[in-house]
This record gives sequence, structure tokens and C-alpha cells, in this order.
Amino acid sequence: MKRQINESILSVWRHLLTSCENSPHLPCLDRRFLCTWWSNVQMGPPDVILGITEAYKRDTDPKKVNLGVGAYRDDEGKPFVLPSVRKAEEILHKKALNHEYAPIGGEATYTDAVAKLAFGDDSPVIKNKSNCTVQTLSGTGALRLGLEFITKHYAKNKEIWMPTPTWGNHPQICNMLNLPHKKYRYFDPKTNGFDLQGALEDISKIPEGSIILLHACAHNPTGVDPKPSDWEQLSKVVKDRKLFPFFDMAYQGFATGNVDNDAFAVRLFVKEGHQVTLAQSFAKNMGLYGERAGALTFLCGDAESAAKVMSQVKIMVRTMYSNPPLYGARLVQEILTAPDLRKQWLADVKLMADRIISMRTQLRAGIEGAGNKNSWRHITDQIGMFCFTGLKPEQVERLTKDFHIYLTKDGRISVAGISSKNVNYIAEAIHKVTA
Ligand code: IK2
Repeated sequence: MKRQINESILSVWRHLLTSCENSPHLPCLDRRFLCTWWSNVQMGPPDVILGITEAYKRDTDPKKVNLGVGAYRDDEGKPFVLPSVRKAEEILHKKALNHEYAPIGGEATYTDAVAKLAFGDDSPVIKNKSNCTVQTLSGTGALRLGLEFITKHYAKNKEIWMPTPTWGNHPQICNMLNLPHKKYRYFDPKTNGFDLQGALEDISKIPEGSIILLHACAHNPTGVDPKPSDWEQLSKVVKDRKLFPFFDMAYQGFATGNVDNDAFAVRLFVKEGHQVTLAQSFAKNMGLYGERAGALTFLCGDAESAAKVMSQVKIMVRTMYSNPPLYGARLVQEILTAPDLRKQWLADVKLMADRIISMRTQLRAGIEGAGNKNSWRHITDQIGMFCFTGLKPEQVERLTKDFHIYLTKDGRISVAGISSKNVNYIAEAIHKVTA
């Protein structure tokens, strides 16, 4: 009898368990001992760029090529540790430093050095201490912190205008913060170049006090930058509309091979009296992708205002991650402040930029040499890490499916992923999918 009762209790439990597991409608409270706390969470899409690397890794074809992620590779297709970084590592090792917490905003020697790199050693904003510069978790961390600060403290028009197209993470970060984002024209698909007239026209209609996002150099994903004279016109219209310029500089040195030339737009805006905000990254130009060394600067007009902004930024950082990581920042600091090491680093940056330029030339020559009749001039006209090839989604799909070449659906390729070993294979494949 007792056994019979136990059996029936068990069967009721079994029934309850199965119906609960199969039912998406039961409230979580009822299922909490049986299912997960997170049964309401939907599967999200993979990251458009990093998802490509995952697919590339799964491909077993020996000819496979990853042109998806924007990470520099040497001519053997291998990740590249800059000689200046290797030297800085040795120096740090010898110093045998401790692992105490860094200050909330990062070490002052670091923030001074990176601000000077961006604005110039002699910049008045450094001299009059009107900059509030903090170390961030690379460029993405700088964008997130900067935009979050804006959502909390910016008193004017809280909407941000971005170039079309822009790096996919820009709108995503804004979505996370419920910061409305809109678009201005930037890339002209007809010329594969900068749409100056379209940009000026759109920007001249942006509501006063809005934030405008500008890529300082080596625009991602298009590889198309405004010319110095274009920047002058952009500065004027941004000023006329009383817009708040937010620069993203993730590739200083990658556009021209010279860090000062690549800071032209930022320095011009500062000279013209704009109070810019700037996100910096050392992922690309020092090859410190995983070390997460970056910086965020708010120009504040005067030292008193900078000190107030700094106090609030610190509160925000303290509640997010408390203090920034030390190792990458120490490497950056060492490289920027030791004259010999800095010289070596400038040569390393040039070497990377030059290899990319040479790959552009070889890729274009390879496609044209295969007899392709389309125009491929934009491959060599565009600059920086990326080339916006103009390939259509179905052509991109064929490149991946038939040739094991991985790139984003918008036709962007990371030229840094091309080497003298694979350039002909890639050129031939592009010719075949576009001829
Ligand atoms: N801003 C821009 C425009 C970037 O391109 C990046 C890096 N993107 O790299 C991935 C890719 O597009 O393939 C960043 C900011 C942020 O870089 P990080 O956070 O690595 O410093």
C-alpha cells in the first residue's frame, strides 16, 4: 500500500516536471526549482565580426583566409608582437613592479602621455590642464564610458549622429544605453569615396547641441577618410550647428603610417575651438588587442571644469570596474615616454601601415591582372586597415562558401589579413565572383 502511494506521488512529480519543462508559459517563479533562472532569455545573434572568426576557426580547409576581424597579421599571416612592445616587456620584467590597484582614472604618467600623443606635446589643452583624461578598457571601454557619461551628465540634446556606415558596435553601445542614434551621409557607393556634399548637407540639419560621432582616421568599415580641406569644412559646419564632436581614434598611425598626420582632424577641431571628446585605443597601433589599453578625454574649457568632470567620471568608473588594468597601460607608458622606444614604435607603426599599403597594391594588381573589367581603384585609394570592396552579399557568400575566404557581409575586408602568400588566391577568387 505504502509503496503504491509512493509510486503515485512520484508519477505526479514526473508529470509536473515534464509539463513544466515543455511549457514556455509557466512563470519562472513556478519553475525555479526545476528550470533555470534564465528561461526567459532569448538566444542572441553572434557578433557580426567576431562571429566570422568563430566560423573561420571551424573551417578545416587549408586554403582558408580570415579577412573578417581587424587585427594586424605579419606576412606569414601570424599575429604580430611589435619589437617596441617586446622591448617594453623586457624593461617591465626587469623593473619587477608590484600589482597594487591603479588609480581609478589610471596612472597620471599614462594619461599625460596618451593625451599628448593625441593632441600634440605643445597643445594648449594640455598646458592649461583643461583635459580630463582617464585610462579605459581599450577603445570600446572609452566609447562606453564616454557615452554613458553623456547619458547621465550632458545637459543639451541627448542624441548622437553617426556616419553611414559606421563600426557596428557604435549603435550597439548606444542601444545598451538607450541613447538615440541617427545617421549622416558619409560613404558614396557610386565613387567608393567620401560623400562630402552629402555629409555637409546632413550635418547642417542636425539639431543644435546634438552629439556628432567622427572617426578621427582610417574609417572603419570603409577605409575612406575626409581630406584635410574636407575636415576644415566639416569643422565649420559642426561649429555653425553648435554640435558636440565625439572623436573615435582607434587607428592613430594606421592611416598614413604617421601618428601626427593621423591626429590631424582632432588637432584641427581643437585649434578651431571645439571642445571635443576623444576615445583612444592602443589595440591596433601597439598590437595590444587583448591588453585593453585605451583612454577617454573630455576637453572641458578650463582646469576647474576638468576637475569636476574628472570627479564624476571617477564615480562612474568606480561603480563599473573600480580601477583599470595595469599591464597594457604600463607597456604604452614605457613606449611613449622612453625616447628610444618611442622611436622604435613609430618605425613599427610605419612598418605595419606600409605592409598594408603594399597588400592593397598587390590585391588590385592581382584582380586586374586576372582580366577583371570592373574598377578596383578604390582598393588603393582607401586607407587604413580596411577596404570596403563593394562586393555584394551574394558575392561575399560565394567567397566564403567556394573559396573559404571570410569577410563581413557588407564586403569589408581587413587588408591586414592579406599576405604575399595568399594575395593571388584572394585576387583570383574576387575575380571569379565578380567577373
Ligand atoms: N572604434 C573603432 C572604429 C574600431 O574599429 C574599434 C575596433 N574594431 O575592431 C574590430 C573590427 O572592426 O574588426 C574600436 C573602436 C575598439 O577597439 P578596441 O576596443 O579593441 O580598442
